[in-house]
Amino acid sequence: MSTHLTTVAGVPVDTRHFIGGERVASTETFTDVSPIDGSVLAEVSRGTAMEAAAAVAAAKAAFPAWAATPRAERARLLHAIADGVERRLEELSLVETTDNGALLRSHRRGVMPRVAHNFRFFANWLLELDHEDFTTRGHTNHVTWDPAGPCVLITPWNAPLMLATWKVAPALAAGDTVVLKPAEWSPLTASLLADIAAEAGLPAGVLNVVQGYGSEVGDPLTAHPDVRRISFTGSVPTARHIAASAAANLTPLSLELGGKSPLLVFADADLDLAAGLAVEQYDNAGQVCLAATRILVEAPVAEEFTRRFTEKAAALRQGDPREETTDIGPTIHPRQLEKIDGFVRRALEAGARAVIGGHRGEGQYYVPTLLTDVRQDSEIVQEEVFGPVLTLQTFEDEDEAVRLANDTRFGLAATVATGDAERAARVTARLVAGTVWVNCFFVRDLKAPFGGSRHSGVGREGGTWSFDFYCDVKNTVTAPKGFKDH
Ligand code: TXE
Repeated sequence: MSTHLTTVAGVPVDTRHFIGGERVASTETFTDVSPIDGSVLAEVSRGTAMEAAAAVAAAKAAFPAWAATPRAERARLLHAIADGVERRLEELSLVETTDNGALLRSHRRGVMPRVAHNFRFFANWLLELDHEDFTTRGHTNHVTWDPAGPCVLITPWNAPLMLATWKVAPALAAGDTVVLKPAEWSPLTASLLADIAAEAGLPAGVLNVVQGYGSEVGDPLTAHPDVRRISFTGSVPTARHIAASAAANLTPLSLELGGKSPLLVFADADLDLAAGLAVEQYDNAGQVCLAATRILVEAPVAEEFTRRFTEKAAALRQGDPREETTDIGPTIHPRQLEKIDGFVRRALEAGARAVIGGHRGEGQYYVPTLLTDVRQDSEIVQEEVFGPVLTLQTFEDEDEAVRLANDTRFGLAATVATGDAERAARVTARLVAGTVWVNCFFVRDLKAPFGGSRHSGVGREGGTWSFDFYCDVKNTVTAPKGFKDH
């Protein structure tokens, strides 16, 4: 067996890059470790500027033919990739759980079906996407969505394949070619995706995958003059760095960043539903950009809400994410655990009180935590923790609720729990957020725009917004006269 093959949860995974339809090894590797038990899973090719350049060259070479491929054929290939994902759903689920520690049952029932759906949705959308025509003083305006070129897609570790394919699928549908760089803490399922795409018959060079660290292989990708789009999901500091790097070539960017989203609970809300929504924020050990980590409760119901919340939180089972009964798995990495712990320790030192949790669990686990007695301007209220840590504050009226909700530098999402439809309309209109949920959470349709305001991001993806981003939109204006009759 090749030394570049590793077996994870019984599934063989190639740890090399995938460039121009070939597996390519770097001389150096980095070690990929499972968050479940700290075991070494793989030595993965550690990309450099050389592999970055080779991958962009492969994407550039493949672009003209792929862009010219009829839409029906591109759509057929995307459906074939979705078929492959569905065929290998169990393997993908097992590998991703082992690699990033998120729940196996969520991968099986939610995440991986959604990965397949990403391809099907954008394949179908592509077939429906039409040109738009209108006239101006007898002249025809003909608006088309043209393929843009090679795209660099950089993705994080918290939902590796879902977030990767949410970018890969529309880019490929649009007629663009792709260089995907997955996060170094969870690199494995992107490699399986490369296998699936090749098996589906995607032409060489249309989808390339490079592995490695952002500073080593990411930088040369985002600074490359042949790249026509960069889509990134990750942290704000890295986004700033990428934006500066892309500025040299004025490469258009889509940035999906973090959040510090509020959950507003009004006294007229169904408190049981609201407490359930709050407990949901511990999903994926809180490592979710959309998580509503700031609970804002109307003062008169704060005590009752907290009682119901605590009851529900006590029923959560933390443990091995492969077990069907587990609700919360480990944090992704010792560094992330340290980071979470640091945030909570500083908050407690500053006078916060832990209603539940407030400390580490065994190994790489962090105990679900709710902190109260926190100041609005404190670090724990203002900064993204990216762990199972929520804060609880109270408000007196609607104005104060909205003021607190909007008072961070983020604007990714917000959730409102209220029994009053008019209040819901008033409050949602005033919230600064890319997505607002009312009496629900995490309901997402691929047709809907997704993205954040302020430091939560730049641009929107999803449905037609994805095509606007991944295409060069062109308007061709034709005069009414001037053509010879044939
Ligand atoms: O993110 P990074 P990290 C937040 C969350 C978390 C924090 C740090 O608060 O605690 O960010 O996580 C690649 N050029 N989110 O350090 O660095 C990197 O290799 C090109 C929120 O993991 O942003 C990886 O593939 N690429 C978030 C990706 O960027 C570079 C999800 C994300 O890593 C690069 C993840 C460079 N110079 C973290 N440097 C969300 N919005 O969901 C790094 N990368």
